[in-house]
Amino acid sequence: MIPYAENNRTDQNIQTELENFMAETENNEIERQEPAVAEIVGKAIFSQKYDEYAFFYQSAIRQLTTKLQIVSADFSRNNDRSPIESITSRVKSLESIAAKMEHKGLELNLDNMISNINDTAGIRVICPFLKDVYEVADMLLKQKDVELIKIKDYIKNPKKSGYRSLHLIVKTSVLFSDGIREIPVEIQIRTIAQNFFASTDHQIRYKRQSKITPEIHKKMLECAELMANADEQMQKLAEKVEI
Ligand code: 0O2
Repeated sequence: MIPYAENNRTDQNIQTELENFMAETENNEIERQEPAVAEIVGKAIFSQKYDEYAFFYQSAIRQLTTKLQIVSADFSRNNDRSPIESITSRVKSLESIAAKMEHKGLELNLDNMISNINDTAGIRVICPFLKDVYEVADMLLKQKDVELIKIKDYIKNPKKSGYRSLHLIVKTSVLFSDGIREIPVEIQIRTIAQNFFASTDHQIRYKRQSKITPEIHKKMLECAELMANADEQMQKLAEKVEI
């Protein structure tokens, strides 16, 4: 997914370097512990490659964030209000990627990360109104060097948890010193109310599934519905005052 024009350090020669290093150490138990060593070497290669790739993902985030800021500023010039409340971003940590790959039953290597983990680079855009979510998505997708790979509309089809958000997986072309790379980025676009639910849900439940009783789940869904109703009412009010 990320074509690379030239790379003078291949997986093969990093692996050879690591194996040589380990073979030279005094306590040479490589042969007796081959599977464990292979695993350690594999993880070391992955971790080293991750550091290199994190730079590419971070660069794609910077490029898309600038595009979002520009379309938002342009919208503000013409409409006297901003369709974007805030933009945040992150490159997923190595630990978090490893946990997600393990959860998906994937071997820990770079190819699997690139082809299966869509949200290594993530941008979150928070909008005041429901309509803004779709307008921001449209404005972004009109850009020539932004290609839509996948759309998940959890606003029209909320998750069982009550989670609502528009997720776009896009590919953006970024120019580096050795050529252009196509980098995938997940963009989550949602309203302030949807973000309130997502953030609190993330802390209460998302990472603590085991403690969630049916009663808590029901209460959380009620909160999600409250937020959704508030969004709909705010959207209607916005239309009444013609914004
Ligand atoms: P974190 O810690 O937020 O990064 P896929 O690989 O596309 O098949 P994936 O990646 O699970 O499946 O895609 P999905 O469902 O679009 O979810 C991606 C992200 O959306 C999650 O990332 C969360 O950020 C958010 N999300 C999804 N469902 C929920 C939910 O029920 N509650 C909350 N609060 N957030 C949710 P991560 O990596 O799982 O977690």
